[in-house]
Amino acid sequence: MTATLWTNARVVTADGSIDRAPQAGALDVLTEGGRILAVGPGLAGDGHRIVDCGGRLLTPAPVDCHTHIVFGGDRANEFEMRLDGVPYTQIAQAGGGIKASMRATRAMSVEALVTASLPRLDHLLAEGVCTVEVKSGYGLSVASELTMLRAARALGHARRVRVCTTWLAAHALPPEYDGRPEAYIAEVAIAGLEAAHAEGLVDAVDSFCEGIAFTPAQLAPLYDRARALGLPVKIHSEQLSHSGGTAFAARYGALSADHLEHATEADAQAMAASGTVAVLLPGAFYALRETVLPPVAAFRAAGVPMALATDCNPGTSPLTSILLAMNMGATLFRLTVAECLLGITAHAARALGLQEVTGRIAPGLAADMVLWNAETPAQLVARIGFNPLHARIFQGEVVA
Ligand code: DI6
Ligand code: FE
Repeated sequence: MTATLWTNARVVTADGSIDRAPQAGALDVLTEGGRILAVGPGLAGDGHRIVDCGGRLLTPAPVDCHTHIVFGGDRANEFEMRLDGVPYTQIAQAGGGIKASMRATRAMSVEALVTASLPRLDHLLAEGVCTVEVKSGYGLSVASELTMLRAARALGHARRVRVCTTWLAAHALPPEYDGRPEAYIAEVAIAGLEAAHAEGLVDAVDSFCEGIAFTPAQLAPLYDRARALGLPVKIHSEQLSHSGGTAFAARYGALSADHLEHATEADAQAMAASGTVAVLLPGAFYALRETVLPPVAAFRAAGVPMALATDCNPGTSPLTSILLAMNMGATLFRLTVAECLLGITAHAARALGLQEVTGRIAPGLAADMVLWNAETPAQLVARIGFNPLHARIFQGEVVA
């Protein structure tokens, strides 16, 4: 096997502090067989294939660690309703929101869901994403939740990308379980999890802990079962109100707690103690015109790693740009450029439990990298709606 030397790049490893102005050629990257062999100055050796990166910025490939890209239908009508002043919670309570997507998704086969989702995936890949998390959560029946995750796995075969699947049956209560959340958790969320896990469809378990969704007490049996199955957990928590999901999930050693606008300092400390990543989702904050900011200073002070993701979904974050997620993280949440870049690379990988697989340019990791027509990290974060991608490198191969 021939090793490849990526030379004359401005390398940002995301394996420590992030240089504001990386120097061209200061570091080389040597890859072989889809992996990074070495990073350092002067790695040129006999027999290497040499790629001159032309002084471009080379970063770890973005990891979109929170998406709902598999779904049926469209909810632009709800966007118009919100413009007319109807709040999201009211739309959701009137049978719109997640339930509207449920009706459309239940009507679709694996193949139809793949066809509907590929354009969204392709938008992410066009900005260099090499790893994408995909949640279920619009089927809300055992059969339809399984169909969603089969579609998610199929996306990983249709494109050169790593797909991580997340079981999110506890996303909303479908009408047939009205008033019976405990029965839904037992008969759909838990029974379906066992079936999905047996089929190899589940990399992690998630839930929506919110006034309009589930309480920690209702979710506890699901998280107990996930633990018994050896599956890592995550949570959507403190998005619209403080519901206690973050501290609850931290007790299960959650990989991540996501949204967190209403999280407290105590939540940040609980996350620090459990090693839980804070996944910030500025697309949802923006689309819902939220005004309460996530407690970024508390996360910094407690040493909680922060990730950024698109939360791509048909309602509250119809965002298919990881670069715009970074720009919004900076503009709306006042993250630094370094925090934004770590947020879509090293910390995003950690939010998926993949820190030893991808998200950094370091020996032993997958050679998932992006060459950008840019010289500094700030140039990736500052622009809005511009795509400076030069080459997406998945497992050592230029794939776009
Ligand atoms: N939080 C969100 O922002 C989305 N899901 C969630 O748990 C909303 C999903 C939707 O409205 O379709
Ligand atoms: Fe979400």
